[in-house]
Amino acid sequence: MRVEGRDPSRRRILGIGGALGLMAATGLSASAALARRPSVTGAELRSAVPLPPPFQVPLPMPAVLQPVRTSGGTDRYEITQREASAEILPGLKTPLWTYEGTFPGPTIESRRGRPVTVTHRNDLPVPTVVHLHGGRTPAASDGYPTDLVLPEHWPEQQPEQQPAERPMERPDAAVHVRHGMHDPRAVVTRRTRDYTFPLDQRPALLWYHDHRMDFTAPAIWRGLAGLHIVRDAAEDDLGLPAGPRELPLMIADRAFAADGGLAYPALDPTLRERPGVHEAYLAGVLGDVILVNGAPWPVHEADAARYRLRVLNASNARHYELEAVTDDGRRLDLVQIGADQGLLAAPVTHRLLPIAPAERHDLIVDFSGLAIGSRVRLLNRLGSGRTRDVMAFRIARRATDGSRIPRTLSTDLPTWRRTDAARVRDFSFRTGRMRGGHGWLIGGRPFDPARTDVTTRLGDVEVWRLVADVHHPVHLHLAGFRVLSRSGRPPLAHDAGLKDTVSLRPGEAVEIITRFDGYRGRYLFHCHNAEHEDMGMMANLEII
Ligand SMILES: [Cu+2]
Repeated sequence: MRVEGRDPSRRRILGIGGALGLMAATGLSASAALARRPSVTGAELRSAVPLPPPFQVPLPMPAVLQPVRTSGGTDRYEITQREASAEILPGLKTPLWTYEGTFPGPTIESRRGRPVTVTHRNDLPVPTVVHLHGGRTPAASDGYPTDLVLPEHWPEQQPEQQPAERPMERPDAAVHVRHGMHDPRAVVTRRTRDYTFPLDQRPALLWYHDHRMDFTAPAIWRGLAGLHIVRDAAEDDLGLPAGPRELPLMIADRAFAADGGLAYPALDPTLRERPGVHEAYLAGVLGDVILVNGAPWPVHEADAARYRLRVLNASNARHYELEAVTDDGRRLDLVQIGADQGLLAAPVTHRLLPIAPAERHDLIVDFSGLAIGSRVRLLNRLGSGRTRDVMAFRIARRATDGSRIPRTLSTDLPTWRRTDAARVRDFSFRTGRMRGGHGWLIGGRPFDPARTDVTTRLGDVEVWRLVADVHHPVHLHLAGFRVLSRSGRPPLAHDAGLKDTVSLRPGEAVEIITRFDGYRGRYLFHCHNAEHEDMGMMANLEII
């Protein structure tokens, strides 16, 4: 597996991974290194195989999973997590870790307020944990990182996880997390686990992915991610583009090794014992191939009509700034109708639209004025070379279009004000020392499952002030929030609506406001740069 970064001179400008390497070589202080405020946080892996030309492979649509039972007011699904291989690059077989044998995993379609139970069976060689990102989920099903589902033949205790007679599959069974961290509240099961999602929440594009302690980043990279859409009658009635004109787009970068497998700079490629990545990639792992729904730079044959694009950035660390450009150089409007947690109050028109890891944007793009046979490319202004392209649409045919974009999209967005807040909290998201090496810290501390960082009361409104050194997309479990300000200024246009992930830019202070509503229990907030998350950048939120 080839895991080298680009040449060192280039790595310097690629963010803190490079910056730390430079510090080691020259003795520069961290603050001096960070003063450059890198435009990219992460280092790029180069594929060791020839890459296909863009816009040749058809855009795949993940299959919609059929429930095994729909009785008693609940939809029941079963998903087997297993190894599989797929032809991602033409002519190459790529081994993956999958939900149901595909990457992305199958999409779950559900209705607001109708509970869904998913029985996950772990046939992978390592423990797993499933988190439904954006779900308003009771803590027992929220996929806490130590609530492991062990594979059939996984030893009850790892050699380093001595000792204690602790029977597995008992709700009170504790788990020793490596490096001496102990989590007395972990609920470990063997082989299967039922996750129950009430879905009592606004309609939105959610996604499910692995969330295992210390190994989330490589597990997602290997393929453990899928979509989950929540709908309701009010949204159905808006008249937005639907059916074949509603396209979920899961964007993720990857790199490929010479044998066709995914390249990833893991210290322990088996992902069994030692977490972490090689030093050059401490700031995040970027790939040089852009996949949409698992296909490299795909193309979609479109009607000359409006389309609803439901975009998820499922990349570990890569940020995008999207634009839709015709072959004669015109930029199409990206009309944003929704954010992470569903519809905006009113549409917001963008020409350029940033999207950080784990964020979702719900967009309308209008192809109706375009010539048949012409092409629209979706580009990433933050990319360079091959990573500038994302995908393309080829306008294939004229078509009637009964869709509309209502001026009012929703009227149920929360209107929390600062004066509603029971308290204000401050959190820094910064690099620091952890376990004798490099880590990523919240409030100066690395994650410890046994420590409660924030305790709040169910129903309390709080303002959180989040400060960053480099890019940190910060994700809060359970509760959606609104963005109040960025470094003392009003939020950006794409901060509108209800969010569950906010992109902190280098040196920025972002204020958010939320109400801790839904369920009591232990939840998380963390950076969704998946490498940062695995290297300490998570914290516990206890709702009492
Ligand atoms: Cu981060």
